[in-house]
Amino acid sequence: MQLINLMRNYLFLNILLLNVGLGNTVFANENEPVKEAIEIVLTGAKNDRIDFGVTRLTTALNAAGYVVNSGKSLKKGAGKQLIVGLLDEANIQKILAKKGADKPGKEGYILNTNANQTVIAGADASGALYGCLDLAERIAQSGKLPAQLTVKDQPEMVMRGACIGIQKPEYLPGRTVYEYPYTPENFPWLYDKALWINYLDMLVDNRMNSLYLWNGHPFASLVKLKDYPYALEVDEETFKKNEEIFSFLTKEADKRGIWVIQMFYNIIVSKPFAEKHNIKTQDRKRPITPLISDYTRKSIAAFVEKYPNVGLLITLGEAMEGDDTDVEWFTKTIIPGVKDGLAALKTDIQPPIVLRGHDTNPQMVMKASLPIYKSLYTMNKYNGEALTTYQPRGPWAKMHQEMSELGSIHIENVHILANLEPFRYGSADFIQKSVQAMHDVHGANGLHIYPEASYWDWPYSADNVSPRQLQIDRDWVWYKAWARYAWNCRRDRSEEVKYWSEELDKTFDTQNHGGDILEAYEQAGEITPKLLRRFGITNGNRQTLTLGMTMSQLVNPKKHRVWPELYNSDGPEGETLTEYVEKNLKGEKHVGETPEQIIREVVQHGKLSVEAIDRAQPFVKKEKEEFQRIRNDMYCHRALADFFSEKVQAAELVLKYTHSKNITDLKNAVPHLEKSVTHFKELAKLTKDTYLYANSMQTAQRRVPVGGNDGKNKTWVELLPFYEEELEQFKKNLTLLESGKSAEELVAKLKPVAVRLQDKNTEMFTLAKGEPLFSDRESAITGLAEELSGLKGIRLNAGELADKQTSISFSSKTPVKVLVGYFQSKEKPFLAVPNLETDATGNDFGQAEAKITAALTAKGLPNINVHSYTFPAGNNTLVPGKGIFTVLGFIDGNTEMKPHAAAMGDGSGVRNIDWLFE
Ligand code: ADA
Repeated sequence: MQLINLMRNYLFLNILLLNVGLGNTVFANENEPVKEAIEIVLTGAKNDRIDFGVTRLTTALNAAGYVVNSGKSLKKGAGKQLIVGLLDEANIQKILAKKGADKPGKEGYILNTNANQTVIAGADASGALYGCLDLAERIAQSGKLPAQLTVKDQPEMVMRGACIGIQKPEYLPGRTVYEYPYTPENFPWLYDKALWINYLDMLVDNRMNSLYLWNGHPFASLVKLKDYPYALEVDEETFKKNEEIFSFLTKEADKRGIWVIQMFYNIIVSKPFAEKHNIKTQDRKRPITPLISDYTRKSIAAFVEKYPNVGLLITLGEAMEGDDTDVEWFTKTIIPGVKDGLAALKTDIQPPIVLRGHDTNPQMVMKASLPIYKSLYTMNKYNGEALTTYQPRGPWAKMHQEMSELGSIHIENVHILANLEPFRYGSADFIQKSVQAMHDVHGANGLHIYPEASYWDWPYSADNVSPRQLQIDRDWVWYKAWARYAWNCRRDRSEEVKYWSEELDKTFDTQNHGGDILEAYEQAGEITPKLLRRFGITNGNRQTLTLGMTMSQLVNPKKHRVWPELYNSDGPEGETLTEYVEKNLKGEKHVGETPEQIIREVVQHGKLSVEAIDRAQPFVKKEKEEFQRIRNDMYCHRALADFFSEKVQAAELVLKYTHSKNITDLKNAVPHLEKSVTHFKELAKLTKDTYLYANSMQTAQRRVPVGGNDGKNKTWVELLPFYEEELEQFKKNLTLLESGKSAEELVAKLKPVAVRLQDKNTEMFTLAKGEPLFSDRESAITGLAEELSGLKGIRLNAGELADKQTSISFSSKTPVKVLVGYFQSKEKPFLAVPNLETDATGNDFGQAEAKITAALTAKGLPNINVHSYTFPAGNNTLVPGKGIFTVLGFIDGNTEMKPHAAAMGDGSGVRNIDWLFE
């Protein structure tokens, strides 16, 4: 990788020389024999992209020993000439017409040789640039200018891009999710021009044409507003630096045919703006107000006016609620803001706006917006926030299809790879098939990829090396593979195996063992996708798969809130562990992928991956340290697969016991659980000194396998005690069961604490059977978990809850937990449980998971789960959202509530079996 950097620096120097006018003639490298003189003739008007391509070409020719001159006229029969231009130029057409070459599409090119002349003709400037790069690569590979060329090529996907998060693993003090001003303190790397050049060169080498920068509210770091001067959230010096770096970046990107796109979340306002107006920077529950609309519209207008070549990527979800609100905001604030900017520039050329499907109804928003703005694109997550399948289906695929059918270009977002991080990923096969599925199943024609791992920690990888390893160096296969198949996903597989084997061989100098490294990557590349899609709780970054899963999550996934798309869309048809065990017991036929099949397969993948990497090991001559890191990753994958295999077998026996009530089933689970701990120990050993963390999002938003509050529980060493404890508890509870003493966990009764409610008319009641939950309808409690009885709830008006946002203000002397009952129904008018998959603030009060499932039943109403909202002492307001919920009580804020099931109304009358592990 060092060599690549050296080459890049050399190229950078070359570009600089050309820019200052010293580069017209580049002389051959002294150490190489001068083979021949060659002239490059540019036929068209000056163009930065073409100049960039020619620089690359010149460097390659020069390295091969040619003396390169810039020629002025086309002279057939004289010395060798390279003619670079656009296909629609008369000169170029004249030369090519004779050969009857048909025209490639957007960003395409032709390379054609006739006698001494080789033509590089682009369908547009990017095409000419790509033609130059193609030829430069051929020269580098063969050491000379090919004698005969007839090439026509063009990209398949229209948009091919990558993103960088201008975000951090943790929140900044006093701020919340996504709020990161652009400053040198927050992001030293943002101002590192050499790093940008490396990155942009990597993108153009991979023929990527778009770069997305993700941030909550970038405007207050990049533009000043006449009407809201106080909104700026960086100091004057930083503001200048930001202007400078943004201009540099957009200019350098443009030269390489790359379009910079600024992403932002809605509705977020800057901190000083929020403080001045005494509002929150973001608040999902607040309505659109004229003030925040005007501020945002002016921010966007100023941005468009200042950076007309920068596109915008819009997230309507997260800090905004309701499809109608999204439509209103997009059509009445964002689009008018862009139009204001264009009016100030006196242009009607509309810059493209990309609309994300995340947490909104993009079909509805697009229908309302297309009549008023033409240049719209759409984007949606490919497999959620993970990579799980190349066989997408179900409702998620349907959403993609509908977005593709809108007639605009639809872009696939390979979002945070929550199941892959932090290990390296290099399965060219999986990636190629995924891109095929994007076209064939989703109907998409664009790609946007996240970093392979460590998104929140850009530019570094999670590897524990000093100095820190850069993601672009480490994950070169990731970028290259996605880009290669975005260009053309129909490449022949056997040729691809050859291609990647050679690439890996070149990188590690393995005497033709590159194929073994590829094999290792492709075997390992199946493990985490298969595990997540068959056993996971969610494809969101709420879960870090490589940290394992608890027994409770395997035997009682519902309690941890399974994200439905993971099972109905993001994998081939198959069975969950619970379904599988039930079918076995009933003697029913299995359908699709089964848990038993998956654990067998992943164990085999792990074994084959390690065997393959070990085959290559003795031959590695280059990049030895990096090779060892890859090798270690393969061992980690194997340990992870073995851990899951044993744990799933233990879980299967425990689930079997719930039906058989035969204690032998539980006893048989013990050795499996013991072995799973042993494999996890191995994983902890393999990662202890090699990785800084497993997941880069180190906040309380991470819930599975255990909460990531305060940056904790992010390494395997930290997780091991949880799994050891789980085993101990299981053994202890098993002894208890065997002695016939208790089959159930004792749950302590919750004690009410006093709070003062602001609204004096609020009606309180003591939780007991027969008490109605609501004041306006029949809703008598019919079943109540023991631990809840005696608490003081609030009797609300269900009709009002359904119609409008309800807030309950109260004060208390000590911290309190408010117990909120959520009805188990996805239908309106019931309030939906906060989803971290679509609302990153969904755990701000610790309310994400149910603390007691099936806690209460009431006449004529769905079953109730209890969640808790924790508040500090003092004045507070509870705003769960619009929809029916119930407040079941106030308890001491320091009470530890172990999540558990009360099994009210589910017919079984027993607590879920996962009590055995707690
Ligand atoms: C979820 C996720 C966030 C972010 C977001 C998005 O809320 O937890 O980290 O990725 O989705 O923008 O898609």
